[in-house]
Amino acid sequence: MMLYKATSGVGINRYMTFDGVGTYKLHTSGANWTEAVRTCLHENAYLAIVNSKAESYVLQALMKWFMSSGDFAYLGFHDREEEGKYRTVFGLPLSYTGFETWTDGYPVGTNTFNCGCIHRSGGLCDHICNASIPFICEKFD
Ligand SMILES: [Ca+2]
Repeated sequence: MMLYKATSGVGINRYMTFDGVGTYKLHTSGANWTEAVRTCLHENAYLAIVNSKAESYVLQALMKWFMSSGDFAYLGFHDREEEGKYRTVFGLPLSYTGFETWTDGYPVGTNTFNCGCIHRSGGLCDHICNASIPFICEKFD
């Protein structure tokens, strides 16, 4: 795993900036996916979208640092409208993000697993939408 240094805001449940990658906050208190979307918007951010391997490493690092248990954190994509057609919270196909590396065994791909997540191993995953799990907000540039 590559090392990324946070340049500001270091701490649990705070926005942390990683130069050249972005600014993120891992919410360690769980919420369902819809609540997670809303919470991020209230913070002038959005439920995180991974656009590169570097970004996946940063989000994975946040999980390793701040989540003592649990393997999943919600991200900003879903296939709630059409099974198997994953779209970001901005409505774009997942293929447009530039990062589509799924965790082994994912997506589960059933019509109850419709909300996107990142797995502790660094890959994408799908999850039921009404679970209460951590989530990651990403600041607008
Ligand atoms: Ca699904």
